[in-house]
Parts: sequence; C-alpha cells; structure tokens
Amino acid sequence: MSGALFPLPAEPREVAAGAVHMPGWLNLEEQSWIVHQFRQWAAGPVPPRAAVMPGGHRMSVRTVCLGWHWQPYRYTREATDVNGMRVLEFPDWMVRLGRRAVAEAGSVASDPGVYGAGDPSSDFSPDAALVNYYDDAATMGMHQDKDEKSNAPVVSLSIGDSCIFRFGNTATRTKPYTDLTLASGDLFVFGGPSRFAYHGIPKVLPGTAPAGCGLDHGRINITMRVTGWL
Ligand code: MD3
Ligand code: FE
Repeated sequence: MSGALFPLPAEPREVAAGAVHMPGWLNLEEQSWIVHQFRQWAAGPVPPRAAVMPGGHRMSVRTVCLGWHWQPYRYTREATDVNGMRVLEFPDWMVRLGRRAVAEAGSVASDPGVYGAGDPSSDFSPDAALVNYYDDAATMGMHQDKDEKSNAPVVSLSIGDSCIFRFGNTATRTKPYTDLTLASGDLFVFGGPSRFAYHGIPKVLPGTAPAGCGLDHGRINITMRVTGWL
C-alpha cells in the first residue's frame, strides 16, 4: 500500500561496479536551497552557456562552472570561450556534500574500496563542478568525461524534472547500455570501473519536477569532479 499517495524513492543500488544510484538522497529543502545557489551562480560573473563543440555543433544544455571552467575539451580558470571572466570558487559546502556522497555510495558498493582505499570523508577533494541546465528539449549525447587528469569518482546530483539517463560501457558510445530514470534529489556516484563509461541524457520528462524542489520546469544536474589540474 505504499506508493500511490506518497511515492517512496527506490532503494540505493549499484547499477554497475562503481556506479551507485541513491534515489531521493537530497530532501526538498536541500534541493530548493541548491536551486537558490544556482540562481546566484547563473547571475555571473560567467553566465550559463551552451558550449560550441569543435565541429561547430552547439550543445542544447547550458552550463555554469565552479572552481574550474570546462570548455571543449579542457579546464581553464577563466571562461575564455564566454566572457573571459574567472569562474566562481568551488564552495566548501559542496566539498563536504561530495565527501558525504562518496562515503555513502562506497558503503553501498560491493567493493568498499572502489573509490579508493583511503577515507572518503576527507580524501575526495572535488575542485570543479559543472552545473547543467536542461530545458524541456535539451539532451546530451553519449560521451566520456575524460578531460580530468584524475580517476577520482564523479558525483552527480539531479534537481527538477526527471530525465532518462543512458549508462553505457567503456568501449563504445553504442550498445550495450541501460536506460534509467534520474529524478529530483537523486545522487549518482561514478567511480572505479565505471568512471570512464559512456553516458548521456536522451530525454527530459517535462512536468515531472516535484512541488517544493525549487524548479517549476527544467532540470539541473551538478557534477563534482577532481580535475587533477593546478
Ligand atoms: C558516468 N552530465 O556533465 S550526470 C556531464 O545529467 C554529464 O547533466 C549528465 O554527463 C547530466 O558530463 C549526466 C551522470 C554522469 C555524470 C558523470 C559521469 C554519469 C557519468 C562520469 C562518468 C561516468
Ligand atoms: Fe558526462
């Protein structure tokens, strides 16, 4: 008798070695607080922008960065492809949140050392966040995240509309892959053998954002990374 009136998030699970999904990890208060931060990041100094790939294709997702600015295919301190301004600092609260995420995901993983042998509550030190905004029509093609010089895990947080997340393999951008729904409040940690898997977002599901998450429409995804750059 659970589910109809008060849908409960699914249980945490390891989708593939090192890929841990924790549905509903952020409560609505935390989600709306983060959306409030997002509105401040979006106000500048570097506004969210749709990156233009070297082939000329413009991404449909708009991204604002913290700590380091990502542009295809490198990290810089200044957003030389937007307005030349230095990006905002990586916030301390997000370092602490990322450490808690890696520690909790590691406790779900079948190999407790999959994110490194040390203490995840202090060893994970993300220095860059990419904050992606998806409108109803935005998608992200299958890709690997390999502009980082570190193999530390990537921590992903989703807020707003749900989406279809396509989690593939490390060898090709095509099958085999698994399609999962990522909903508001979900945490996903990708490390170990999953760190360099191809992945993408084929579809946002408009109108699925829960009341109180801070977004009426659209989707925000935050990925915290260790760039390994100085
Ligand atoms: C699997 N973002 O910013 S998050 C990206 O929802 C990115 O905006 C998507 O892919 C988004 O690069 C997907 C899930 C994700 C993030 C990083 C990964 C999956 C990953 C890194 C390695 C493997
Ligand atoms: Fe990615």
